[in-house]
Amino acid sequence: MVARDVQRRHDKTSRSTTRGRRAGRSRAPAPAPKPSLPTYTGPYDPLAPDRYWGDFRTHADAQAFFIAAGGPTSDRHRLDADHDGIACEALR
Ligand SMILES: [Ca+2]
Repeated sequence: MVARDVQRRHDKTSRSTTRGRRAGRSRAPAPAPKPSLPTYTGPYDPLAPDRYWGDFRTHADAQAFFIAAGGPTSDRHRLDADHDGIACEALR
């Protein structure tokens, strides 16, 4: 009877210790956040009629709009005349 109680206590202790170790081991480090492209939230619709660099207050706004409108592969607003992927250099 006493030996059985000792054995139960031992089993209980071992299980909880194992569980604690497993829980600690199963936690993978959080993945690093991926860098995101600037999101355009300005007043113009990137898919609407033509815009030019003077329509934007900052280079960041112009660049985000440029990306939202398709970026360097389409450049539908002709904001990147030298095709280097950077829109409206005049605003920098
Ligand atoms: Ca450019």
